[in-house]
Amino acid sequence: MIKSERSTRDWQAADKAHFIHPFTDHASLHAEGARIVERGEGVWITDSEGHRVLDAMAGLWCVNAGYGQPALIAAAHEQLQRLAYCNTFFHSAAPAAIELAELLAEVSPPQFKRVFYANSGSEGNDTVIRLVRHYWRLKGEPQRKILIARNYGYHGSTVGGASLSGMPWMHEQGDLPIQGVVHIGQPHHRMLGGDMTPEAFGLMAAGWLEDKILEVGAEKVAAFVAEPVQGAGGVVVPPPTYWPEIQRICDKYAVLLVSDEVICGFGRTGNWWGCETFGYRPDLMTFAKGVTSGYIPLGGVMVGDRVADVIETGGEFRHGYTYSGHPVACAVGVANVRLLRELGVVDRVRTDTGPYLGRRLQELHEHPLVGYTEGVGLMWAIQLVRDKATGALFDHEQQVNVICREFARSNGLVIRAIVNDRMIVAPPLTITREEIDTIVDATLRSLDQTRDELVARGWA
Ligand code: PXG
Repeated sequence: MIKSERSTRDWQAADKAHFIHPFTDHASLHAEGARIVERGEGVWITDSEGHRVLDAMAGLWCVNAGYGQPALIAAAHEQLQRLAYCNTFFHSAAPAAIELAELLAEVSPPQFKRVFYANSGSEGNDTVIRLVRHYWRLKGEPQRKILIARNYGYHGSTVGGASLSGMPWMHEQGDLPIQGVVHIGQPHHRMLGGDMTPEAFGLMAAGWLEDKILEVGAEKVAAFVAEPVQGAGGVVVPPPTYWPEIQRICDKYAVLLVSDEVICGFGRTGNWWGCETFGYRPDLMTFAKGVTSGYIPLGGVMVGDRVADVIETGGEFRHGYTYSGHPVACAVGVANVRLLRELGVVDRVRTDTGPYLGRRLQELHEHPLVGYTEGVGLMWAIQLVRDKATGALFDHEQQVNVICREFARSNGLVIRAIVNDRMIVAPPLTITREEIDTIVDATLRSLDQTRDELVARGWA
């Protein structure tokens, strides 16, 4: 058992004094103290008290290759020694940035041969906004400025990313969305589908895009931006009819189709990209997280031929970041893509571990607190319900998902509690069947304890 050099209390005091955390209510953080995480190995992390915990959130949907992979560590180390930084603005680039660009083209659908580098998913989506408006200007249709996204989509936290996101609680802080970003409903059959079949609902939900295009005027619409599967919105898997119909509508009105692959990319759904799992052909793909398995920040946009051909012949695109194509990040990206390939991880998610996790989670359907489970590949949601017969949820204020999450943690498991009482399981893609069994066993125990707690409180 490895103990921290400083005591947990000492770390917590310094954290409280100096560290403003993202998406955090600091009153409760300071009351409880931060959890100090010190080590990671495979799917396991170790905290400052020496507790070993199975990280079934892969950090934040990003540690696809698992922790402690020697090839990724060596790639960063070697690149730091060789060349720690190289700008890509003035007709220069480090080999690592070029090599990763080549490799990304290899693992992407055929229309993608070119990449624009950023450092995160949010920056990638800000790039998307500038890129699609620049594209239409070059095409002689400068009035095409509007981007359509979806309610409860998540596209990041910068001004652009948060505008594309469909989270009302983000928009109310900071006067968002920016001008020219509008939203449509999500393809959430369980919540919005009523008595409709998934297939009929999928067509209806896609139709909301056409309604919006006609409402704002097709000649003004630049792009539609969406995640293959809404991630932070709760793992909302669209019905099979949804994406083909979205593709048809985008084609009909020449609207650019942007797939935000920040969570789904790099194997999470059982293919390299979510658009492959759901059968559509995007013009742009935003990526981040899994490209380096979260070892180092890197994001960007895969730019399809339709857009890249116009941008590359249209003079200077006045956009970019100091760290676009950072050699150390790109070297880790190269090592990571090669490792995922060598280990056959993506195929295993599709044919083995993904279906296995799905089957094992079905066993939870018997549990009085579980309404259903929903997911694809290695991203799954467990829906907690107050009433199994009607599917009625607990009151938001009861925070039943948080109660469940805390029991899970005490049982040695990190799972994520998301709005509307969904518990999320999205482990590293290198996970084994035995480790999946550990997740399911610990989840079941946590559900039992949650149920006991709710009974004790008179809530169930
Ligand atoms: N697009 C998608 C689909 C994402 O999931 C981003 C863009 C933004 O990426 P960056 O690298 O700028 O964070 C994300 C990020 C959650 C949670 O609550 C999810 C994300 C980030 C933080 C929290 O599940 N996804």
